[in-house]
Amino acid sequence: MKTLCIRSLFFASLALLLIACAEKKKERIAMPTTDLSKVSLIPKPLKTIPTNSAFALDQFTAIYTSKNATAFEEVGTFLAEKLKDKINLTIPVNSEGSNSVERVIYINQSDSTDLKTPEAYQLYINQDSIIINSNTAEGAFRGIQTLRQLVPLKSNDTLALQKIWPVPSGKIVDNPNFAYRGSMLDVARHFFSVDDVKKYIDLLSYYKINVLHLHLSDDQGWRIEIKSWPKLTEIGGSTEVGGEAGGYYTQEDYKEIVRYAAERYMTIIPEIDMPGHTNAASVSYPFLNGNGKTPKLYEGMRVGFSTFDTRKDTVYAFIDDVVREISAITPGPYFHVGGDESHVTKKNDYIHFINKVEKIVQKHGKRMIGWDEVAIADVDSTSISQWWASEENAKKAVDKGMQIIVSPAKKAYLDMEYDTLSKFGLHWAAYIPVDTAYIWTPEEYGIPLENILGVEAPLWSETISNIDELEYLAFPRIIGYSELSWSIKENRNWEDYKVRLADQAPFLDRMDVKYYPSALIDWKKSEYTYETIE
Ligand code: NAG
Repeated sequence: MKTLCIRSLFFASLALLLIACAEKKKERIAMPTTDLSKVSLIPKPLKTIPTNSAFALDQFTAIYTSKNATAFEEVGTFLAEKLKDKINLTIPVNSEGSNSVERVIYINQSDSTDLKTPEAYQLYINQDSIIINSNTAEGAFRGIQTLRQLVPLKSNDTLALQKIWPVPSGKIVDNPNFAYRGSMLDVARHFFSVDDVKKYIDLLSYYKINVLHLHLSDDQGWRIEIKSWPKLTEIGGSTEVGGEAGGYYTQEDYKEIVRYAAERYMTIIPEIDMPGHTNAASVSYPFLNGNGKTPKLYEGMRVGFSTFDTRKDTVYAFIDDVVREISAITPGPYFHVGGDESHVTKKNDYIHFINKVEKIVQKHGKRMIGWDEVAIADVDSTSISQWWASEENAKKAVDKGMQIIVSPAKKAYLDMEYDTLSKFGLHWAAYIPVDTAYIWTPEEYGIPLENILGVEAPLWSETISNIDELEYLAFPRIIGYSELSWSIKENRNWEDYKVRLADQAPFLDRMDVKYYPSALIDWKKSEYTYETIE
């Protein structure tokens, strides 16, 4: 309460008035004893202080958001929609003059300096009010994900009869450990529809992941419409691994993905992989090819056999068009140029290429990201290296003052098999069971903390061709990566985490997520405690 800012006083007094009326009308509902610190929240908040009572969420609850702040109102509406989906309760947002309101959820823009980053939030749950404070709507959005996890799907019998959902009371102070918490989806090896991507985005945002990197081109497919080079999608988008029909996003489709992600405060990072991994582009426009031959569409799973011709001006004019068109519809600050596994590009040509492409990306107002190999070029300290394979390259990037996205294949590749029984995935880097995916820290590889931008878990799609298979590889491991990048090391513990993870099963089931039922997790045991307050 202390940190409420002036802006919210209007709402605070309105609410107090409403509560005062309520007191007169009704006896306080008898709430169960709760323990906020025992609720299975993922990612684990920075600080949780339980007060052992509960807020009675019911039809007399209303949401109010800071005045004159549309973005906060949208966050309020988002919360109302998600609660409607979860418990079928309609909660009005900023409704005026309703005298049936007894309890209030405020989503409040605060200027408290206790909130250290734009994503920081405080959540106060009292008997008659819930207050979410944040400096930004983005922070409020992270806060409502926590609140969603605190609303029980079912309550105990007596309360259920009265249609009351008790939200455990107390205070949560939260802030992300890393600003960049990402996943990558390879839509090039196999294409995934806009709806599939939206479903993935929605699930990721529930766990406070804020970046989705889309791998939009590779040897097997080109997946985004480029108006000045239409054959890229007409020819290059026509197939995929295994030879089925591929697909691509029109620029309108891509904008829709960007919009949907932005609504969830998630940044989309487009990747056009080059100079290697470019067979599909060269089939569409053979002048791009580095070996002078006209290649055929490729439907296999090999890597490292294609390259652009790095010495031709026309190739850079082509890249300029591609980067310009995609940058124009990408509000986020980044453009990923791939740069991995250019095994048939000579080293000097590779360096020359990355140097030139970095300038093109900068000219179009973006920061370049590349897989760790790009650090061998003369890249700028403002560019970012995504460390996946070579510790030596990661070190080079640090020496150049670059920031690093931590994605070690051995720990963070979602396309690695869980174990020998895995139905999908590869195991060239490792088998990654659910505990291995969780039990590590981004700092343990000698990259200085100040260089670590965050963590990203890439999902390559050679072995998966539909959303169910995508979910099998991504879930539940991605939930662990969310905690790894949001929660501080001191708050992460496998034994504690695995119980909280088991408690995600009802949510995942409700979302129809076909997660891998890892034997490491006692999913059954938690079946009944999940989302239920007794
Ligand atoms: C790597 C390739 C990628 C492939 C993946 C499969 C990177 C940066 N490059 O060989 O194209 O799909 O492994 O795990 O990961």
